Amino acid sequence: MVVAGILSYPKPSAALSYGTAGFRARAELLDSTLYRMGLLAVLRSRSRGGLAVGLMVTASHNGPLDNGIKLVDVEGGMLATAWEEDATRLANAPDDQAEHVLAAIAARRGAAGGDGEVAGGAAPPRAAVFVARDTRTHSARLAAIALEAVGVLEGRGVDMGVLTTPQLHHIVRHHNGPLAAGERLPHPPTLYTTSSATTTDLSLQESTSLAHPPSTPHREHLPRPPTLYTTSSATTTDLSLQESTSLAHPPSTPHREHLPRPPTLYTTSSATTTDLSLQESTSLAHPPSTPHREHLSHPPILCTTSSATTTDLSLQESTSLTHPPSTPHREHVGPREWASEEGYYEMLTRAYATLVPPAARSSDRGPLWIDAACGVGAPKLLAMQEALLALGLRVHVANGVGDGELNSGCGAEHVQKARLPPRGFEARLAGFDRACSLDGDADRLVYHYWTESNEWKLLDGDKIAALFSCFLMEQLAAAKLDKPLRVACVQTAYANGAAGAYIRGLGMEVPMAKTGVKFLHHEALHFDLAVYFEANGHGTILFSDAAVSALLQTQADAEAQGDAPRAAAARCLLATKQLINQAVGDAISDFLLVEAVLCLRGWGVSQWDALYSDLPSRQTKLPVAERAAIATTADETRVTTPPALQPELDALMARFARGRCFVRPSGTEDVVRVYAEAATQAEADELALLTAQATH
Ligand code: 16G
Ligand code: ZN
Repeated sequence: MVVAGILSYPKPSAALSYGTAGFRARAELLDSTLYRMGLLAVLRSRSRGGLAVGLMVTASHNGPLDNGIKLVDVEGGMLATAWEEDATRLANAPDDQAEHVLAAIAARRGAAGGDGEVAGGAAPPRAAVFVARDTRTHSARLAAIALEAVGVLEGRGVDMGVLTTPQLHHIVRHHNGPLAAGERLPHPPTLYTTSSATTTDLSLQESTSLAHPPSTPHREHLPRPPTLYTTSSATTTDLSLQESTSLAHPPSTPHREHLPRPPTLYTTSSATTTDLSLQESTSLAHPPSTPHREHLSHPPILCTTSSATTTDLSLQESTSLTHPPSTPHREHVGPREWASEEGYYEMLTRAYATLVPPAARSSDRGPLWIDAACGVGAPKLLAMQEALLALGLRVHVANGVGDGELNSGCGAEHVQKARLPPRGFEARLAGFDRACSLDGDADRLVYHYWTESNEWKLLDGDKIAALFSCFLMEQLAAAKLDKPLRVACVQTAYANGAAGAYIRGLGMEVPMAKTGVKFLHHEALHFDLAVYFEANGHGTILFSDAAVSALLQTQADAEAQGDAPRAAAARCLLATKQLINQAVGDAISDFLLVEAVLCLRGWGVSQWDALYSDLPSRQTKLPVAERAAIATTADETRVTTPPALQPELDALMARFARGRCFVRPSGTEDVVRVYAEAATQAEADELALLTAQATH
């Protein structure tokens, strides 16, 4: 079956690579990759005891002819780095060898079936793979291919239909919940027991009939919305398997060589393993005896405002006792009810309602003009529009699906890279004082506006990070925690120097990470509370268990003492945690937090913009035959190879007031990227040119 399937989707000659953020290529080249990644997703799920993984069919901000895959790991984050190379190897294996490559991965990862064969999926744990897609014309067909592969390995493929990328991350995270941290379920699996392709998602029927003949086993189309996920359990976490997985990968095994960082991450209280995938350390850190269930005895706390008495169920599970500060960030997840698209909207709107109580909702705030890049963000924003209106937030969704070419002349990538307003917002628009742009799969966000003097101005990811940072620091000061938290704002080398200076001035640490969201995310996990953003608009805020526990304690103490402002600050920070996507950067939850902060401060966008002024900067790229000829330090701020280059760049920087430059090999194209900033635009341009010349 597996072999037949692989042969029915022959691999193209083009090399495919699981790049910084997954596979991306022309859609017509991707059939074999979708099939094979469906298979790999099954292995990944099995290797984590059958916890669900996600497979997102999207090419994000790329043009409409491209498509791609982003794999979502069991905790809701991006695929564990250690598996990326397996993904690339499997995608590129010649058709007649792909099954062997798959079998080798399964054996090495402890993910073979019960009989030792890859396809022997009848033995537990049974895999669960949630497949979602963006609105590209070819996405439904490609999603169907992935689901077919999942079925061939007897995994449970669940068609989640059209979602934003962060929605899929959210659903996987909340579906697995504390299970991802190693909790053993008390009951045998009860969910996902349908056995055949009784399709209920009408939008998919066409592709289904093409790619999934009635005999295809285990294709599950959940009726939308996928609220079925509220039953007690889906999968058990087989810790014995996890142990064998970790045994199969001692620290010296080759896959660890691909860790992007020195092995210092995730040193938990009871284990000091270093696999970024977290599977070993987490399972060891939370053996079945870990008293997770004590959390349930805590009464629902939190978020009682004059407007709405919301009970944040996500925090019921939290205590400081069971999660000492050194425990990784994965315990305060949320109820299973939120593991659906509706649950996502519910969680966000409740959090917004708590953050912005009626007294803070000003009726004269104008609507926000949202450029949805002609992508999947548009229908999802429309689905929320009414609920947001009820909370005093008016949004106007522009550049919806079918309004023009996806990501072309619109969307976050266009706006931020070209520094141009999107289609429809080329000039001041009566009634709109602020706008934002999402990218094609709604995981990136930038803001922009026209000033009174008709100047168009961009507020990029750095500005969003600055707004979030000052808001957090203000609320933390008001919450007066007994023990200060380690708070950071993680940036990349691309962050404008003025942003870093501003955020440092707030008293936060500003560590640098390599370009690519997963690297920022991993760096952020070192802190109790961390904002992270790329200038291109991808980012979020991560709250550790230590932070949540401290805030809960503070809120309880302050309430007992009748200290209303202190209690309100703690409550506000906890609601922020509920609003902001803990799995991955999310344009929808990010814009809601921006709007909440602006509203609470009574600020317009120009006051936000005035937090600091960007230093002029210039970016350019050099086509190169071998981009690997340039190597940099881990944070990409300095060149290590060739050795003579960095001293030259240092000398150049010294020639310009506030001069800073760096070069780095792209992770997505055969180019070397050049960045320069300086006190004036002319100087930034000159420094960029000189840097490019020195590099060539
Ligand atoms: C990917 C990354 C993006 C990064 C870009 C850098 C994600 C979701 N996307 O698109 O964050 O800025 O790569 O590309 O991580 P480059 O290496 O070609 O400069
Ligand atoms: Zn994207």
